[in-house]
Amino acid sequence: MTATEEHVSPMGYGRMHRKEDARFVRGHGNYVDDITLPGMLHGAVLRSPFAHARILSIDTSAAEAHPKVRAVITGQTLESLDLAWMPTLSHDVQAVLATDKVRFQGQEVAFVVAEDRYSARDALELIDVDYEALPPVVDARRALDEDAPVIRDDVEGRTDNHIFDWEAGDRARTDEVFARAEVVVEQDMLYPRVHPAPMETCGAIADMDAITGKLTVYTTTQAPHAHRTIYALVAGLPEHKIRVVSPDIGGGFGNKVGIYPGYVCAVVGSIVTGKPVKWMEDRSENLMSTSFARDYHMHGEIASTKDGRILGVRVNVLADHGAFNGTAQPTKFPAGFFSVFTGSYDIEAAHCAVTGVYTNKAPGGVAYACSFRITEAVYLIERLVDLLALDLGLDPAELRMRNLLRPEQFPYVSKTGWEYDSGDYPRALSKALELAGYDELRAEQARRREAGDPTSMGIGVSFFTEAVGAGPRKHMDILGLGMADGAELRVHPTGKAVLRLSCQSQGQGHETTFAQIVAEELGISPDDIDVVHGDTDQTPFGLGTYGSRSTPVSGAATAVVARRVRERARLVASAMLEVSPDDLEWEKGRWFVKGDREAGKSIQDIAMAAHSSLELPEGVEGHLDASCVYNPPNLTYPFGAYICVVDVDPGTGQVKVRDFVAVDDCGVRINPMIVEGQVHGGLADGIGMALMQVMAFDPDGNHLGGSFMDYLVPTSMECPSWRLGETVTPSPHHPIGAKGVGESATVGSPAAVVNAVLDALKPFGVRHADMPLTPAAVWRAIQGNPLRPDLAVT
Ligand code: MCN
Ligand code: CUM
Repeated sequence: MTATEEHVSPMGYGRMHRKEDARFVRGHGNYVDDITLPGMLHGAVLRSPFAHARILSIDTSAAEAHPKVRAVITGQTLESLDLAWMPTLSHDVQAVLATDKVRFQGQEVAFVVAEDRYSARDALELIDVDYEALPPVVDARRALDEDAPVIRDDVEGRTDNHIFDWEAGDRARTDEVFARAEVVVEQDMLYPRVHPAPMETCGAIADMDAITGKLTVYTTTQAPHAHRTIYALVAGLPEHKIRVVSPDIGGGFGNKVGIYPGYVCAVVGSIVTGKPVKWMEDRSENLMSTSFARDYHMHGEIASTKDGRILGVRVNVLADHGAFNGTAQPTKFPAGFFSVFTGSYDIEAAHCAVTGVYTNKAPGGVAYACSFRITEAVYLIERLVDLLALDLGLDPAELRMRNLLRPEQFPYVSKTGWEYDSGDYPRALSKALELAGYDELRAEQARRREAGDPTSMGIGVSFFTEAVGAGPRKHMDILGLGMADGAELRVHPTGKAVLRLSCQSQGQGHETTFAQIVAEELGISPDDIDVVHGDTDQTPFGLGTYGSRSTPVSGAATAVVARRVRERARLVASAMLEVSPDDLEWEKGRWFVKGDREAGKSIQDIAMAAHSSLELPEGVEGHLDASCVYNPPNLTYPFGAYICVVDVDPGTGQVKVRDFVAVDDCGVRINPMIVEGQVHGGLADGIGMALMQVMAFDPDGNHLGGSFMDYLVPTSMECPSWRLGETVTPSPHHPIGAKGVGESATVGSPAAVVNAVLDALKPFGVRHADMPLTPAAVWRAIQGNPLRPDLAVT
């Protein structure tokens, strides 16, 4: 494909440069912080220096006396408005501004509104808070100790830090399978706390119009309609008096699903001052106080026969949810999608038990390009399979091949109740092995080990099954809201169109790919289709973009609505051609009379006629507009096979990722170039998590990853030149056979990298080491003295 070819928009699916890039690459994106409203004031948040402390008093008088300060809001102000606490998306409540206690370092304590950003920041220093420090719970494994301080004593009668116990699968049957298994392998694994760290931090501008009583919130959100409903519930305003606008979003990765206290403070600030109030957090605030991900302490066991037939998997998890439970959890299960941990294998029995606890850390626990805990689930099973291969003396790729689900088993109901829609797993794995040159790699490894090469080579394999496209009502909701998404399509008289969607792009290229879906269905060029999203006043209701659900849900809605338009066009064409609608046949872009290809009308001609004075048959409406609400019957299950090759220097612990092969199957690809971009990004994320990222805390609960000096995100220097392959197994229940892909690579790649590093460490007798495999962690593992990555203790 040449550059020029890519500039010609395909009339449907295919490679095409992103329409939005015209503004992004020229620096003309319009982000929340680019918006300035007349008379706008600026807010700043005062945050807790302690992980756990009682608030004895807050003196705001000096701040209020600052000449440029317009308002100082504390928890007390909010209490008087009944706004001190807000619901989280995981059936908990979270303090908007702390009243009684602070429960994590960086928690919101007060909000200053001033005439400019600098004065607001300056005035924070004038607020005098008297704290009484309390002992914090930092290590999740100590959270349920008898003598652990109770973090959530705001809840009456609460005497411990226990949030939930949840299980899935059949415990008795799994125990029985384990009892008769010839081989059992077990391992403790930590998926450490990581953070999505989008390039644009979070923020909002709240504009309460005192005359009309209408609140407009411009905000960094992946889910504008969900935010509107939550504002309605929190503030008691009717939804038609709230407009949420999500302009260009500089990355989300799950970080922008939930509602943060700063947003609510901006709203209150605007109500109190009668002016628009902008609040934008800085990088440290984003890293310290917004929704993190993982923090899963897993104990996994895998049972098999001597010849490598996997029989069962058993898992116990301790889940650290921080001080308030979760900001993003579109599922009815407290452990999200974790119960898909049986992965891609044909397993007889499985069981998991998850216990959630509070600790004195930032709340969240779920989202980071993760499909809500599938990242943890895939990592767990893919590490266990590798450990099993190690103990059985089998090649890890061969062991996987023996146990993968076979194509004829689909649709497949997993042992924990998930119905996988379609797949051809052996084909994807074979393709990855071939692309990587797996046999030659193993031969090279053997040769180098034989020759005593001081650099240790490792090859890591992982296979993943994702479950995306929330989703079916039995599994999912947000605050009781179902997961259907709307689409509206308007075709103008000249045949140009506008598509209105409830999902919200944060860089995934929706303006392009959703136009391509309409183009494929109607034969209107994608260049002639505008995609409107991110404004609740202009778009139909729907729960937004996360869990790679836009293509599975809104993509389906788009195809359905375009087909409705096509059927309306058929009736108009039949009037134009004076034939029965049944005598018309469709080819992309036009209806023509069966048997007479010359007698036809293009969609553009039909659109004009539909708006004209043409006499239409009884019952046929004019215009071609249509709308649709799509209620997905199931999730879609993309999958893939990843192979990572590393060279490890055992003297320094340095890991170099030498090669990475990723074969992804996301069903029908709308825009393969965008899909590849999504995969590239996710693979980089995987390297980040596997090799460098962790949010660690010291024993006092001090956050040790509050800047990009400490919390490392990978750059192109750490990434190899990715090599991608694909297979296409359409989803049988999706109107265009597409599955989501946005999180696939983040979900699938960490295990491949970690498996590769541990393969390289095999000669040193290292079985397992927890992420991130920094040089220090690798070196320490070789010394037999592993690091605890989550705590700053050695
Ligand atoms: N696509 C396609 N063909 C398919 C599947 C997807 O062409 N078979 C295209 C889609 O049309 C869309 C993109 O690939 O343009 C991603 O689609 P999808 O998998 O449906 O995911 P979403 O659009 O719902 O995006 C959400 C997903 C999530 S949950 C996270 S987290 C993440 C991710 O997307 N955050 C991102 N990718 C990201 N990419 C960017 N640049 N920024 C983020 O914040
Ligand atoms: Cu799990 S991060 Mo994405 O679903 O927004």
